[in-house]
Amino acid sequence: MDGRDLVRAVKEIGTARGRRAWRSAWSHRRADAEGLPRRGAERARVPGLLTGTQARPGGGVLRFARSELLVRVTVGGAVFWGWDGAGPTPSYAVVGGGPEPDPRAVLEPDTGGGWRVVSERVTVAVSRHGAVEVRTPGGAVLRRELPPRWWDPVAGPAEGGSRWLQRAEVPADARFFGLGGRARGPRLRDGEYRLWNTDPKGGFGPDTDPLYITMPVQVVVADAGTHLAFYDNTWDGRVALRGGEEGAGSGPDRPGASELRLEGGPARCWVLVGTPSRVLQGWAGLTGAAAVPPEWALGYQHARWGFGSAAEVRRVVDGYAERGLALSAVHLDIDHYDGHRVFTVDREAFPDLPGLAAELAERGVRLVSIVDPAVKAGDAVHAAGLAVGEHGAFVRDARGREVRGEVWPGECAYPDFTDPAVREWWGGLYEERLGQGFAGFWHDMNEPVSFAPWGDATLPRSARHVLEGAGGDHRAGHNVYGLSMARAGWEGLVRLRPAERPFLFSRSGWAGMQRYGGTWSGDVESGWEGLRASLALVLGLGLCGVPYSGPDVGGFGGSPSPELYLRWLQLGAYLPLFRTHSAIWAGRREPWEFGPEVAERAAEVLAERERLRPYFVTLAHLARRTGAPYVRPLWWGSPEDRVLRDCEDAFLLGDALLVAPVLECGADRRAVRLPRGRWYDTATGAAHEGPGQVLLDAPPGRTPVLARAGAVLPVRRPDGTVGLEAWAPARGRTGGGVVIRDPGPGFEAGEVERYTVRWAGDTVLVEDEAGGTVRGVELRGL
Ligand code: NBV
Repeated sequence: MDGRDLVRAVKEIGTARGRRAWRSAWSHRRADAEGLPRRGAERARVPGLLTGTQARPGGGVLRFARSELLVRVTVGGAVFWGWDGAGPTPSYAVVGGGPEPDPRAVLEPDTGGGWRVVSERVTVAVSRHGAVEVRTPGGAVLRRELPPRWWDPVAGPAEGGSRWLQRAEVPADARFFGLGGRARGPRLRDGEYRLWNTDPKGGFGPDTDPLYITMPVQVVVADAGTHLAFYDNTWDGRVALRGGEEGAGSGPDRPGASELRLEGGPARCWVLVGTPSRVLQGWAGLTGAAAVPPEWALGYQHARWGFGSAAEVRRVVDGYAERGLALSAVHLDIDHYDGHRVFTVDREAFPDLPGLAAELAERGVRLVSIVDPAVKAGDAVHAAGLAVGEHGAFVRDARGREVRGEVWPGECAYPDFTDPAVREWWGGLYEERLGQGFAGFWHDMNEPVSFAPWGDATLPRSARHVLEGAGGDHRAGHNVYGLSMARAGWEGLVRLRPAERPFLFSRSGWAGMQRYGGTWSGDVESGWEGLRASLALVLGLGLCGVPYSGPDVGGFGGSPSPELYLRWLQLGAYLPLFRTHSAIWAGRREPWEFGPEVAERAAEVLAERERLRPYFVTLAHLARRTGAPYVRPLWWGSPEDRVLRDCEDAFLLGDALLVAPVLECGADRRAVRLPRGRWYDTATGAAHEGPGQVLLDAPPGRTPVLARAGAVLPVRRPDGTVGLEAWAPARGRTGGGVVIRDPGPGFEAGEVERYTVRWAGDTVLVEDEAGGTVRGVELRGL
């Protein structure tokens, strides 16, 4: 228990909830003392020397003195390797067992007694000591995994296997990104990152780590190429990263290093190589295409913990309507529940929720409901859960007793979402929510949280999970709890409303969560540091395959100054999930609460988001089809530009726009790094040539946004129809863009419209695929 924990613990013991949290923390501790296998004497092991090989499709099995290694190159060029008999399945992340082996990729002898598999896109070489090297077709080394090391219990194999360590080297110039949602990113600094989904208890800033979503996913960008490495293992672990150094003069380079330590689980890894867009496309192929949110979820949304009543919700919605501010959805937090119990409604405060929902829907505003996983012990949902399967729906301890925790409703049980039968039962419960008129779902507290005055505020590590039938404890199940809850909700909603794409976003998750929706920042602190962290999270998650996310605009727990609020709103308007939200004790977040000047500017921000909404629709569909996140780091199209790899204060929104939000207090202009090519300042129309840096005006009402020369994007016209905006290509060049219109609320993919832009004499022409000139295009940059 550290000092802060101690203070909190002493404070909390004065309340009934505090006393229950103490009791629950003690009971979890006891459960672990009884139920966790003791870590006895261990013996270290390395693979030893290579003794033989056996060809298999796409590669083969390499036998070492004390382990064996399966290497496989797949048809899309993704590389898999697994030690000690680990194969690609079972996996919570990888869909359908992973891509097929590449039949043309064969295991062949390499120099120095090692072996290699050569394929069109990548070469994998294994040394006779078990180091695995991933090389580009040209022979440049992208990643070198040293032989792993295990610590085997002397007493015999442990459940979940041995602890293990994997060191890897990357080029000296490489930069690391990813590892899930990291506030300190998007570029991951030297240091240690834990792989254990964690509610940081209260607000978080850039130095808080870990957060709600951790993933053993690294995106590594270097001169030699970009790659993604995914250690497919759900266990608790740590990654230590250290950037490399390039040798001065003729001195040697010091490679960058990643050191992964896992408490158990399979020693296996996938690596994808190529350009950033190829790598993310491969990742989406491996872990599943991202859910496309309904069109309305790409508009502006307003939330608050503590709306209090239907009357207040109406007042807020009226406030937006009176001012002509577009509002797409209102989110109801746990205060609309009866006694904080999930799947209930406080009927005094919300006497006719279906009526309210219908009335708001008429006005174009959807209702979104929070859904917490913990179920109050003894209530109706709990009773129903007890009847699921042979043992009931809830997580049990090693002795078979239900694990209880303390959450908002009091003493709670936790559905075991890693059990398919439980997912099916839970998914059916959304019928009650749909009946109340809710159109979207916001999963909270699913790390999962159990309040604890000290230590880890989650379930005991010894708690048992079904893990799709494989069985295991919370050390293996913890990180996929949120992912599995998202799956339960998503699949339930699809069953209940087969003709509608669900809207679901989840605080916790793991690799592959994009299949079931998006996420949001969680409780980001209401300061300028929080603003910066919000962008880091969205960018980092996008590179881990989760394209739809956004922050609590204004931060969760405090009262931002009008200036900070406006800057946050300006950033949020260019992020996929655009939502104002705050805690019950925090200041309000309606734009008119910050004075007339902010209100006026906020109206422009919301109007601009509306104008760009068709572009967000296109980006959502492209994310599903290609794996490319809507929000991309500046190096996306130019990973070879080393300066851009370090640039964290701006981003690309799709192919067309570069957004340079103001992240500093008092700033009225800012420096903006440009990738190569011509960029137009959308406010002034001035053209700037990249690569390079420009200083742009950013008075309070303006966020610098640049458009790429030659870009075509769909925008909403004042009359509500969708039109095209095109930016002139540089003379002698052409441009273009794709548009995917909203195909409606169902699962249709939407048609891809391709447009090209070219100069014809003194005018710029936009043409469709058939070569026809498109009329009514708003031409800019002339
Ligand atoms: O349900 C209340 C809050 C919610 O508003 C917030 O968005 C979540 O991140 N929730 C956390 C639980 C309480 C946090 C102190």
